[in-house]
Amino acid sequence: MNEAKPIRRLLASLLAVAGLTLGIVTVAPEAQAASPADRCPRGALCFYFNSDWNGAQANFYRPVDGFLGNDRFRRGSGYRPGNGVGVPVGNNAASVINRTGHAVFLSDGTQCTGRSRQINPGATRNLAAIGLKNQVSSFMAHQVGAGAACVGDGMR
Ligand SMILES: [Ca+2]
Ligand SMILES: [Ca+2]
Repeated sequence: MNEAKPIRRLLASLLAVAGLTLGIVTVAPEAQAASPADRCPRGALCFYFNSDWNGAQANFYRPVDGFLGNDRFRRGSGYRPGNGVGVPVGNNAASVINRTGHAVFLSDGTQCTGRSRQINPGATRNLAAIGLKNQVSSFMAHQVGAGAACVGDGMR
């Protein structure tokens, strides 16, 4: 009888298990393929200089900002991330991601005046699609409540 056969069979199954393990290791990164929302940290409202969440980025963690003219885009993680760095956010944002966990209202006037559009939690929106491309001047999270003063104006 040939005693090498069982050993060969054992080696073959070990190699199969190793291959399977390697397969899982190489597949894992693809399973985590970047979605647009990954470009915005949890808890933040993120504006982008370009459409489709590209270009320079501005992350806000406060619930209100009544004047976005004194906030500036910084280097983002999207396509051509330097595009728009240093430009004021007010009247220059082309897309937005809302990871605040709350509905947020974007307004084309300062202090949340003028036209307003709701961005739901988790939404990734091109502002052209809601008529606010290069027009957003202020925002307020729903949690603040109606009647709350839209006066937060911190520099970032
Ligand atoms: Ca405006
Ligand atoms: Ca501001």
